[in-house]
Amino acid sequence: MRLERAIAEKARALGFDACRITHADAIPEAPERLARFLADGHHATMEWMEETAERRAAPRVLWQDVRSIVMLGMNYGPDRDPLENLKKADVGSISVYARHRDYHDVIKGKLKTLAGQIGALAREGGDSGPNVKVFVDTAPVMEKPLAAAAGLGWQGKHTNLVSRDFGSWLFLGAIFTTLDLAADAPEADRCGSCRACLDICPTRAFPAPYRLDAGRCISYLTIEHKGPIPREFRQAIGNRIYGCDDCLAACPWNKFAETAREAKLKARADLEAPKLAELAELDDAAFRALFSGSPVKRLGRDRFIRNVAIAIGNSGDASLAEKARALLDDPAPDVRGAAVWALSRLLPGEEFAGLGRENAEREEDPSVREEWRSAAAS
Ligand code: B12
Repeated sequence: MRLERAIAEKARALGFDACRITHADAIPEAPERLARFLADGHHATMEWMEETAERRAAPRVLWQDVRSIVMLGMNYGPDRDPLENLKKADVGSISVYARHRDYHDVIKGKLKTLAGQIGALAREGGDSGPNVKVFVDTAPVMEKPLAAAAGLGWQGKHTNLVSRDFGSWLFLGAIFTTLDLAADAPEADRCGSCRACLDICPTRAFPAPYRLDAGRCISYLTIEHKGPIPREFRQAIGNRIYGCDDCLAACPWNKFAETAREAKLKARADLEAPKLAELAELDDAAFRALFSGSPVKRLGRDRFIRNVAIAIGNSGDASLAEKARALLDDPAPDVRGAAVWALSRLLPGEEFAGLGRENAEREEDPSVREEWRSAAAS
């Protein structure tokens, strides 16, 4: 147990808030569950999930020599209620996980350092040279079931890992190793009869407890989905312009949560409640500058402004119509399409019809023409 304890101490010193160990074959139910998720089409357009399914479902298929897996958690607990912003029509809501430095950048370096330290500790103990590999959402690894098997928490009904100490606010990372380490016991499911996360979901993305249809999830729709956001979800998206925290924030276990210890995971003041009017004006350079170091940058300016236009359409604030109108000339069809939808909701019927007469004819992109058609028909 000496090595395992030493690993936990090193992890803590590096800034990880939780560290527990499991075996490489600890998630025998995962292949079937992942296969069902894929067969139901719940991965939506994330084809990479299908392509990597075999490796994802079983750590030993990804790396046949792996014996033990050290699972790490880093607390990113917010210092205010993440749902507060949803009530403010003039701002965009960026999900808690993206209001600060990209967690991949923060965690990856620490995982590499810890992996080096594990190797050194093992060699001191007489092991000739264990191999280690680190993962933080960078390879086909099922981090949540592995974390649950290691006892970092349990997979809640929203499918994310819930911890007794940190609620829903833990980022996960994994170190695969050829070492044979003593495994920790899994944590029991403590959701009981609670349905808070399922019931709060604005788009009814949970077909059943513990199962998510990603194609309906606002996190998927605002981050992963390319092209126009399907009309049926636009209103429910509200002012969520990057990801969604509703199911996480609703969890009663958050009352035990603490705010993030890692300074790089504390919210940037300018990303806590950014004004939609200002975001709508971002060009590519300004977008890159504002979101430098944040995961939002990976979305790209056009998809982000598409989301901002949807939020403007949901604002009920006619003074924002002017911003949406400027986006009708945007080079990106997805932005123009979302702007059409926004204007159809903000302008009086006749004014919108007039705008349509001026613009629809000269529109060359079929998806934007379709926006004009369906907005006029509804
Ligand atoms: C793809 C992905 C997404 C997709 C799909 C999400 C999903 N639930 O699958 C989308 C884009 C929607 C997404 C959204 C988010 N994500 Co994401 N995502 C991932 C990723 C890359 C893979 C997840 C995966 O394997 N899905 C496949 C499905 C089949 O696996 P599963 O969710 O574990 O499904 C299990 C259940 O269905 C369960 N099950 C089925 N039936 C039953 C029955 C019972 C009784 C039980 C107990 C279980 C059970 O078994 C399945 C296998 O274990 C991981 C990183 C990684 N490599 O693991 C991050 C990850 C899951 N995401 C993360 C985060 C933070 C988010 C968001 C909160 C971001 C945001 N604020 O917008 C949201 C949360 C939405 C939600 N409720 O899931 C974190 C979660 C941390 C945690 N504490 O769990 C991860 C682990 C990244 C990380 N390294 O920290 N994500």
